[in-house]
Amino acid sequence: MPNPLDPPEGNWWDEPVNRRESIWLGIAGLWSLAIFGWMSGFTRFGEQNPIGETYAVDPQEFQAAVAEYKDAAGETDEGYLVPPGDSVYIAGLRFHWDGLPVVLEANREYDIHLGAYDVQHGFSIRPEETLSKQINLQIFPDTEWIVPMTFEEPGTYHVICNEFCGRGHNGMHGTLIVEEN
Ligand SMILES: [Cu+2]
Repeated sequence: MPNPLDPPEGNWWDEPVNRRESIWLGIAGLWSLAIFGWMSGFTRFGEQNPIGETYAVDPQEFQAAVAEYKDAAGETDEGYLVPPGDSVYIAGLRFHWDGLPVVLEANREYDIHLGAYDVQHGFSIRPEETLSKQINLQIFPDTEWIVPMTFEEPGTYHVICNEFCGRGHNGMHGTLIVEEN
């Protein structure tokens, strides 16, 4: 048996590349160019991209805006907020959600103003009946993100933090109730 450490016979490096191998290298090269190009297309086409508008905001100013919103909001017997108009403010902080719980109307478009007071958090909404279904957005202390949202199905929606933000992260839970108008 030949020793695998011995060099192979002859000028093995001068052998021409097999035609099939050249074809597959060509296909792989073209495909990698195509998916490289799609990275740019991904931000321009399709509905997978985040929507809404973002604004640079001082976290303290955002906190003041949330406080103002909460003052103007109504309250149910259970202490849930009822937004005064179409704007809803929700802010993440270690370790809870300011502006939750809130009661919204089904099939009404709201502008959800998202932000954070301290560190980056993950804003994840999941319907109670289908917890695997979710929307997940990243929120930052210096950015106010206004996302238009319409909830078609009445029910309970859970809001959790999906970005590890510290020792109390796993307890960051809020509730969003959607009621039939
Ligand atoms: Cu967290």
